[in-house]
Amino acid sequence: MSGEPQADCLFCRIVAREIPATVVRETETTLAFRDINPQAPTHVLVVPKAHYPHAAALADADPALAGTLLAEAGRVAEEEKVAESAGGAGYRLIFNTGAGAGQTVFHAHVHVLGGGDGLREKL
Ligand code: IU
Repeated sequence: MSGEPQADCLFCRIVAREIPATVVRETETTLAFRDINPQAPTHVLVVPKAHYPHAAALADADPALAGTLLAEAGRVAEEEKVAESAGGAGYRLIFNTGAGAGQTVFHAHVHVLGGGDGLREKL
């Protein structure tokens, strides 16, 4: 669980800019980009640049980076104006963990969902 990039990982390749994505925020250790198949008016994914298969593995290996990921998700929500403090109605953070729960990309990521009606019904 070293966090080393994986050649066959889609999000490692987005982080490496080998695959295009619409980036909305970047730090030294994280990247935020728009989901290619949005489920809400605002649907952004925030990923650590280091590779971990899911959020719990990330938090176990590097708790500080997991905290940074959450803080970045909040900053995305502010910038996208879905956070209450930015005049929005609030937002949801989702970590699908395991194929049976709908995880399809096995690189830790948090979904930031906001801006629509009926968001509660999406999970
Ligand atoms: P999941 O939690 O593993 O199911 O989320 C993976 C997300 O990655 C999913 O919402 C896809 O639409 C999204 N995605 C993307 O944004 N860009 C891509 O090139 C691919 C998937 I493939």
